[in-house]
Amino acid sequence: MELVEKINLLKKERNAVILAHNYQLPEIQDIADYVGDSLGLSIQASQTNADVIVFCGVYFMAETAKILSPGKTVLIPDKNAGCPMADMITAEELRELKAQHPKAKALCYVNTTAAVKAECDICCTSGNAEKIVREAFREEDEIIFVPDQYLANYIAKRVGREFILWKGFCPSHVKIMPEDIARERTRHPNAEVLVHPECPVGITSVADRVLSTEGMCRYVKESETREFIIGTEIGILHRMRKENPGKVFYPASERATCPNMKLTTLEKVLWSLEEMRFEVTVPADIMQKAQTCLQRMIDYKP
Ligand code: CIZ
Ligand code: SF4
Repeated sequence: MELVEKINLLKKERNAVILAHNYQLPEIQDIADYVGDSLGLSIQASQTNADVIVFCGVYFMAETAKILSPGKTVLIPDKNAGCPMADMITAEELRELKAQHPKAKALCYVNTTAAVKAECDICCTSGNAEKIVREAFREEDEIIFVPDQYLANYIAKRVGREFILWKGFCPSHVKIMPEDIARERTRHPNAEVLVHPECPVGITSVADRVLSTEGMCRYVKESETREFIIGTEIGILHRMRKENPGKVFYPASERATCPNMKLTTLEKVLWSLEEMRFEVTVPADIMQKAQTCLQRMIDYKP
């Protein structure tokens, strides 16, 4: 029997749902029940009647799914699939930063561990960060924004305020260089340039639009434009091409790939369902606080 058939059979048997992040390998996206960004996937999963969630993404995403669906079994096919950016700040380091700014409120990007979320007042994604900053804080609030310095700087410029930041970054998005954008624009003069806010300011400042992964997927579908240069992790091109057969997508840089996202393979998804591994759990004390942090964000409807 083919791998995919085996996965589908076991999925039924276990009453499982397979979620794949926009940056996963094409074959993983193709077997998933849902493909999307980390928050959208976790919310969708919490609303299904599946007993088991197989989260094809990186660890903080599977943790987010567990926090939003505490009664379900959440599995990650490769437990080494971490997010280096999320791991750039620990709960201890954040507590120290908060101690230096005792009056500040703490805002975290969704790319953080559950333990870091538990230390924060509210969370945000790249898609709702601007809205959360504008609506969830008062003008006089000091805001600690962790861990991505580039997302924080981009939002700071948008809203015209300063944050206390952390020097985290995404090793995959910083691979996109200004000369990549210039080269691709010369090659494809009619294409629109869409980039992710995890890119450094030299990239976000020259793009036509700065969007989250879901924002990009929505935009390319609705836009009249036919060609796009995409400045984010290249896994997303598979979904864009599949959903928009009449349009053309070029990666801003082939080097913008996330090795952790590519750890998930069909074999590992099958083993995950066969052996019910690797189960993602969140300690009870962290669970409650991280849930409050995430829920506050979800309550700000997009
Ligand atoms: O939250 C996500 O899924 C990430 C990491 C990026 C995005 O823009 O969707
Ligand atoms: Fe983390 Fe960057 Fe990989 Fe996203 S692309 S999971 S932010 S390392």
